Amino acid sequence: MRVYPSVIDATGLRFAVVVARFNHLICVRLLEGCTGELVARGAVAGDIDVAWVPGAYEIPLAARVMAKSGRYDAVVTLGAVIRAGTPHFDFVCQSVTDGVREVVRDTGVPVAFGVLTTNDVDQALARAGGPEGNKGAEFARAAIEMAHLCRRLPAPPEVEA
Ligand code: INI
Repeated sequence: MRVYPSVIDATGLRFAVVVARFNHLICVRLLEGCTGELVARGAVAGDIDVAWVPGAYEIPLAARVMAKSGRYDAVVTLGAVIRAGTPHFDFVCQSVTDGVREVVRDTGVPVAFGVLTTNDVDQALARAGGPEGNKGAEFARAAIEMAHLCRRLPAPPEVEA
């Protein structure tokens, strides 16, 4: 039996972080938590590229471009979608969730899903450096772990032309 251990060491790894400006106060805290954790786990600041996008809806496109560049071992997406009592919340949530999943499927690059979806601002703040911790750090750890795992897992067999 072969067991691939969980390794959360970012030494030598390169990361793209895509972060939404919408709900800026929350997203900037998630970003601090994320980049702080990447560096604390051994990443070099120069190996972390951050791309701001207008809102969560725009995250998948930027994540796709960065994942396809071949420059990154993993991508972290960060955003906050807060329910405001209109169907807009559901459309943005669905769109960003589907979009990020498709980037992973189409590129094979690990993409951490770091978009908070909450009922109100207080729930979001609680998860962005408040009583619930900083989820940005948690998303960073997921990205590091998956980058390591994907490097170790067997590559698909070469197909002859
Ligand atoms: N974008 C967010 O990141 N969070 C939200 O809560 C939000 N709400 O509620 O509307 C939101 N909307 C903007 C959207 O992501 C796009 O930027 C916009 O529709 C332009 O394409």
